[in-house]
Amino acid sequence: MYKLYIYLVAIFLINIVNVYAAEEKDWWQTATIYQIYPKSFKDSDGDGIGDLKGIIEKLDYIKDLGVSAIWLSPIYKSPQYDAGYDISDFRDIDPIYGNLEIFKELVTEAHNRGLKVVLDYVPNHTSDQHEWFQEALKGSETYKDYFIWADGKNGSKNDPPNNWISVFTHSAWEWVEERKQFYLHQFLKQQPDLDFLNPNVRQEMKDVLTYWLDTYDVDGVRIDAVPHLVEAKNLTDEPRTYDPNSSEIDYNYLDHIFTRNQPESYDVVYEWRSHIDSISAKKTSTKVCFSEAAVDIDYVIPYYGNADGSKLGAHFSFNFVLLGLTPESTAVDVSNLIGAWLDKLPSIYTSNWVLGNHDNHRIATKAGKERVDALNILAGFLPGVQVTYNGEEIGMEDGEVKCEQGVDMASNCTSYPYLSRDFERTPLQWDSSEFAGFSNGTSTWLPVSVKKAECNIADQLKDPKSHLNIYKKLQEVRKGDLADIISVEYSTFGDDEMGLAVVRQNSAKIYALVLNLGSNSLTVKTWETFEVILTSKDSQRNWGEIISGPITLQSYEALLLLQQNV
Ligand SMILES: *[C@@H]1O[C@H](CO)[C@@H](O)[C@H](O)[C@H]1NC(C)=O
Ligand SMILES: *[C@@H]1O[C@H](CO)[C@@H](O)[C@H](O)[C@H]1NC(C)=O
Ligand SMILES: *[C@@H]1O[C@H](CO)[C@@H](O)[C@H](O)[C@H]1NC(C)=O
Ligand SMILES: *[C@@H]1O[C@H](CO)[C@@H](O)[C@H](O)[C@H]1NC(C)=O
Ligand SMILES: *[C@@H]1O[C@H](CO)[C@@H](O)[C@H](O)[C@H]1NC(C)=O
Ligand SMILES: CC(=O)N[C@H]1CO[C@H](CO)[C@@H](O)[C@@H]1O
Ligand SMILES: [Ca+2]
Ligand SMILES: [Ca+2]
Repeated sequence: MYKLYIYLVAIFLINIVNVYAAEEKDWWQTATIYQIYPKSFKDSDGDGIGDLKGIIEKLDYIKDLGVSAIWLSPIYKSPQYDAGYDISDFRDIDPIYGNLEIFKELVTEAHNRGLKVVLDYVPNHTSDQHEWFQEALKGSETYKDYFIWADGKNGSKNDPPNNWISVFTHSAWEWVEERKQFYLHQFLKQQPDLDFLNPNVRQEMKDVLTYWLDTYDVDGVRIDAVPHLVEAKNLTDEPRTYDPNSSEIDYNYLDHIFTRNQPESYDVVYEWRSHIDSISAKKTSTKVCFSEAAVDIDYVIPYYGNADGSKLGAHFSFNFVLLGLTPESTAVDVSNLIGAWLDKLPSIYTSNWVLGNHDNHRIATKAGKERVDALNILAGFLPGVQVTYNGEEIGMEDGEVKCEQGVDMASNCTSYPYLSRDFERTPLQWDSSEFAGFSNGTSTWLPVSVKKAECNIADQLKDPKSHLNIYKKLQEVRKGDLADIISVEYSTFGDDEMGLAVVRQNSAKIYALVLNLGSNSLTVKTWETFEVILTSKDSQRNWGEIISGPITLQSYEALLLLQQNV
């Protein structure tokens, strides 16, 4: 009896420890995730295309940035119609990047440096070169229903099954003579959609997760394009959108109520989460999944799970509110965007902040290069995960790509340059040499930007107050006690709507970030004394300096301030 009592107490205590452990933040909750676009990161063999050995060579640079994890855009076998988002073998590496042995080495070398590795997972579609699709074309019993097939209207090959359109091209349907049917593709026609209502497909794609997370000990996946996973089975036409300005060739022409964010798409993500949790249970560190949904916030949040956490999905769903910043965006706009997200995110979930990726113009180009430090610091100061697209740490701008040099199939010379995603994908600028230290070959897959002379890693490493060293200092601050401070408050100031203040505090400390996003000087009406922890590049103040209010901010100045209460 007495023994049993002790035993229960022990279990009880273990549960308490677990409660504490759960409140303590897991690695990914305070992580900074560095997105590597492998094609443009570092070319090790001179063929003009970045590769895995190139990434291994630069792991010390990444470690030195102070980030926690790298996320690699797709490196799998692919004919590269959509820069690797068209995968012909989910379990192998494309030879342009290396092979499985080199990948293993990359994971080991990253882990040796305390860096986690996150892979892109692209489940919505395969490449049309994938064995499953090739077999499906031949009518294979096993694979014919892995994809979504339908007859043309009235059996005609000239009339697709319905009016659905794809993100990149017009009709989402492509005719196949062998089967005398159409197949669905929500992106390029080279990317046939898998049928996620088929249980065999669901199992196959879970096995792919096991392969990388368990067998290769990868730390997590970023799940691509989750809103597109499932479509309405009855293939009902979609209605015309409420946006009268969109023309027939725009993706916005239709309101995608039957091809995006279907309830089953959320269920698939929840299923993956429990599968990933079951893998984590066997491991020493949590395996994670992050979902990508470039849709309205109301549809993004449920990919995390439901409000009370009884259903869990992605560890976080990418927060894209800041992706749309423009040179005209004011502090009031930024504040509204932050509020729109934080107000809707249930408090049980971890927030995340993203300024750029391989689908959007670089932050310096879209929001103004004078505002790079302010925005980078903001994205790292707000609570939760910071996601950084490679090159944003040095404030790279879009490259110059002429139409004939472009490769992105989401665009062509008619629509160029408006839709092309090539500009934000040009090679990373390591130094000012001919190919920017990216490659020692004779050409590169996209041209190196001429701005390599004024913006490159080598120069910025030497300059203590460069974008790069500001970014590194920011990572140090993030690793300190900031992560333990749950609260966040923010407000705008200044007559021209360009001042933004964000405060995170507990009983011992107040961290305050004050930003001037405009060109006129602004004054913060405070009478307190602070230590300056970090500033923007052109600020006249020194890191470590003590200042007392009122504080005048020069144009585009950002100050991260600390006040110790005791
Ligand atoms: C580029 O570097 C690779 C790897 O060090 C080397 O094998 C190759 O010969 C170099 N090419 C040139 C043109 O220097
Ligand atoms: C299909 O056939 C029906 C009945 O014959 C006809 O009313 C309809 O217009 C046809 N649709 C198309 C797209 O040809
Ligand atoms: C088709 O299915 C969707 C749900 O998947 C439903 O909302 C819609 O009403 C259905 N359309 C028709 C015409 O039955
Ligand atoms: C359509 O375009 C006009 C002219 O550019 C603009 O004033 C209007 O706000 C646009 N409407 C919508 C719904 O975007
Ligand atoms: C180029 O894109 C435009 C707009 O998306 C489209 O109308 C046109 O057919 C495309 N041209 C070619 C040659 O693909
Ligand atoms: C931000 C992002 O990852 N976008 C990708 C969404 O999915 C399509 C199709 O796989 C890609 O082309 C985009 O790059
Ligand atoms: Ca290469
Ligand atoms: Ca789909």
